[in-house]
Amino acid sequence: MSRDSILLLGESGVGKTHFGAQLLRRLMKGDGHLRMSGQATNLEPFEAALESLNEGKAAGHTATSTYVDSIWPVADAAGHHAELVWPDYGGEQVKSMISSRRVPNAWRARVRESPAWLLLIRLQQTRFGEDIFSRPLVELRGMSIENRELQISDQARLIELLQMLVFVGGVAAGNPLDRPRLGILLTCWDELGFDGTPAAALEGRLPMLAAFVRSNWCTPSVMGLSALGRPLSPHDRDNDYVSRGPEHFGYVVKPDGSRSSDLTLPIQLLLDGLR
Ligand SMILES: Nc1nc2c(ncn2[C@@H]2O[C@H](COP(=O)(O)OP(=O)(O)OP(=O)(O)O)[C@@H](O)[C@H]2O)c(=O)[nH]1
Ligand SMILES: [Mg+2]
Repeated sequence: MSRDSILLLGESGVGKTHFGAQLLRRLMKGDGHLRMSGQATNLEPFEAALESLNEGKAAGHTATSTYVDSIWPVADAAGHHAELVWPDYGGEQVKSMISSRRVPNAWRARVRESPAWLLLIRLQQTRFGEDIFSRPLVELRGMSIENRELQISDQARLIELLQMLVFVGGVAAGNPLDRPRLGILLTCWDELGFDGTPAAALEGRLPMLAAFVRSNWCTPSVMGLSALGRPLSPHDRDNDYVSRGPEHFGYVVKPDGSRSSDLTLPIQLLLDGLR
């Protein structure tokens, strides 16, 4: 496996497949920072999504057991070449790693061999934890604890995931980490209706995770992404999408809060950090 592979992490429904499809199209078109510089292999998992987007519709959920590494040779304007190993998998695999606290062998190898991790988080999908930080103690008094299911909060789960991967990856101790590079991509940004920077959005919704990442990585990058630019339905066709073409939709929110239509930027940023 190539040194410049990026490990894409994300639970089910965060938008891995749609981002992959949109990114693939941009790389092929070649008008962003990165372009495809050779023959991409294993495009099957993204073909159905590309097809749906052409029809102005959202694509379906990826089967849980699916795990395909699609290999995309890319190059930037300066002539730097890299090989992206862009995986597509059912997001439940990530969920079950967290709940069972077990990392399957295939994942161990990937974690070890990837110098950069890109964690996709869909903030709208995360639950606010109810705890003494979000509610005064007086309100919690008298609440019955017995019949409440004990659930760990979403941000605790994501922290758990990162800790597990750092452990499995055999990353040298000594904080903060420089390798692997960590990028956080807040997906479906269009749903948030938030005007600030991606880091502020993360801080506001998942403060514990934000603090964890800040204190454990040297230079984590936090960006926003709207791969589709707007919500699409799996059933009803969006005619505007069809007539203008899916390549004219979607944007990235850079760390400073400004937007760019170049969906290759989050990858470019991670790859730049490896040099
Ligand atoms: N509003 C909005 N919705 C999006 C965007 N990207 C994806 N979605 C929707 O989010 C849902 C999940 O997207 P997927 O790409 O299938 O997510 P996934 O991470 O591949 O999920 P699994 O295959 O289950 O692991 C779909 O219903 C998409 O329509 C976006 O940029 N904006
Ligand atoms: Mg998928």
